[in-house]
Amino acid sequence: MKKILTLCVVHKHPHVLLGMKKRGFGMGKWNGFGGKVEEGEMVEVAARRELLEESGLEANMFERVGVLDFAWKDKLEEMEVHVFLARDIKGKPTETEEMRPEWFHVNEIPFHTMWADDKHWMPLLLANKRFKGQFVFNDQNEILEHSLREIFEI
Ligand code: 6OG
Repeated sequence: MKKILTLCVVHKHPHVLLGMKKRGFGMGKWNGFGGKVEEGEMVEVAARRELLEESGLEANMFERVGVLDFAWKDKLEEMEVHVFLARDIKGKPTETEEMRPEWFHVNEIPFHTMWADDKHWMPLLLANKRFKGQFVFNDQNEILEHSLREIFEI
């Protein structure tokens, strides 16, 4: 029952682009852009597709920097989220039905309105590190346990 998803953060120093999720899973939270990998689809192709669908952007520099496993204590649902970093983007972010994009200074990332895991791994992403993590949430989406480590190859 493991879902494979993508999540892309656009970093144009000193700002990052996040999107306010307007509907569905994670509604009301700022997050990167992403979604489900379709059957037979390469993860990077899915990540680029989701970035374009949700923000109108394409990236020249696009790389996978992290893998995060999410599980919930009392649910069967499990996710494997592949985190991508986009640096050199083409186009201007546009609001879509799913996301309202906004630039944030790296010192003013709205972690209080984001998924609880983000404040753990986003500093690694912004420091150009690669990482792997596991998070277990309760039904309030609070972190019960987690592990996160820097890796050198992905
Ligand atoms: P759709 O269901 O809209 O894709 N996502 C998470 N992102 C963070 N930072 N933390 C989580 O903790 C997440 N769970 C899911 C993956 C959902 C989008 O939300 C991300 C996808 O980009 C639990 O297709």
